[in-house]
Amino acid sequence: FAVVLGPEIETDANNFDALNIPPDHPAREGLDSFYLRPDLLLRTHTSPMQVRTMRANPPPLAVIVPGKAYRRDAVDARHLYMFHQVEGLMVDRGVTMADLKTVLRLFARSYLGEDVRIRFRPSFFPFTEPSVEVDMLWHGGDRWVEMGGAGMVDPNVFRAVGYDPDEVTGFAFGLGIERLCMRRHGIKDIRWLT
Ligand code: 2NM
Repeated sequence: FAVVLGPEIETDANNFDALNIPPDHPAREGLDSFYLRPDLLLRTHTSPMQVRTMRANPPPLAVIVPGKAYRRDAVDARHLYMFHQVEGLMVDRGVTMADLKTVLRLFARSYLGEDVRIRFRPSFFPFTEPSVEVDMLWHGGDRWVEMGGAGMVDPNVFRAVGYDPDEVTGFAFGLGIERLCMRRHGIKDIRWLT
């Protein structure tokens, strides 16, 4: 995977439209996102950088995008209005859910230990179909813990960036860095990280 970085100020076209997020989605409201202009906002996830990367490069492609994201959440033990994500994207002919699970398992093993277990639960995101929540269970833990979301890139996302969904498939995932760090180190309040 190549590591790519991108702007924190994004267009609503890159942050929402290209990602198949419908016009009436709550994240589009000024109440949930930080708008600078009607068409410009602080990115609510790092996914617009996957959109930029796909538009600028033909497939195949494998990228990791770490960076800051912004949401108008009330600050408490689990929420900040600025947080960090690491998202991943792999696109090629014949990429499957099995490739997704292998890559996430390899990450989980290196971050949480060799004996980590991983499982998928069905979920929904506008930009992936099917979509899953990713749970992990590691040594010393007594329960499955949700570590992020993932799925197969929705054909509408491929169309928006000029890829042919009949030619390629892809997986994508998103992990919250503060959340990962809190769970690995037993940190109870996200504000202790600031
Ligand atoms: C997530 C969960 C599932 C995602 C999708 C894409 C793109 F651009 F390829 F469509 N990037 N990241 C994605 C998919 C992010 O975060 C919870």
